[in-house]
Amino acid sequence: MSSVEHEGERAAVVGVVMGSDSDFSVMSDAVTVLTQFGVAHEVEVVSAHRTPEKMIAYGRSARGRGLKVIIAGAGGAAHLPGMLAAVTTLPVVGVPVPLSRLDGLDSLLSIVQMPAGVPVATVSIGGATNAGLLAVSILATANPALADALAAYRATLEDTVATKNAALQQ
Ligand code: RP5
Repeated sequence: MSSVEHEGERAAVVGVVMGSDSDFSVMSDAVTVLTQFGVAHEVEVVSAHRTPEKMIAYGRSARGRGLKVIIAGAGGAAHLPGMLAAVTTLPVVGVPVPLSRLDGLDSLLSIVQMPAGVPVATVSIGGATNAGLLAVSILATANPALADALAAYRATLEDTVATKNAALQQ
């Protein structure tokens, strides 16, 4: 799999990348969020160890191509988010993808333990939905319409809790 999705004809502002197409079952949650919020995005397999030159080119060209946030997911020895963060000053959101052997703890520790100086905003194991939402939040700092959409989304969460509480009372 190379580019598996491009959102309409608009230039992508979020890059969703992953170390393998096998990560897509997790990373598709981020794509779903970006699609729901109407955020133009691109999806690409970029492996830090299988395609290192592509990974560096992707990170170095990201800002110039108009990306504002990169969401990077990988599993196992998951160096992709940190390596991308090393070659761009864009915010990088890391998604630890769980594999079968260590349930994603290896991925989490590989991504979250970045030494000071090159941050990766790490979400929970398999937390691609929150990665998408975090990207939307970052974009919303300069986009009032997106901020309003986020507030509306949060209101739906409140409504859901209220509905469930009401059901408990019956
Ligand atoms: C990592 O190796 C990828 O991010 C993926 O989570 C894992 C396994 O990749 P495949 O062997 O399924 O291609 O680099």
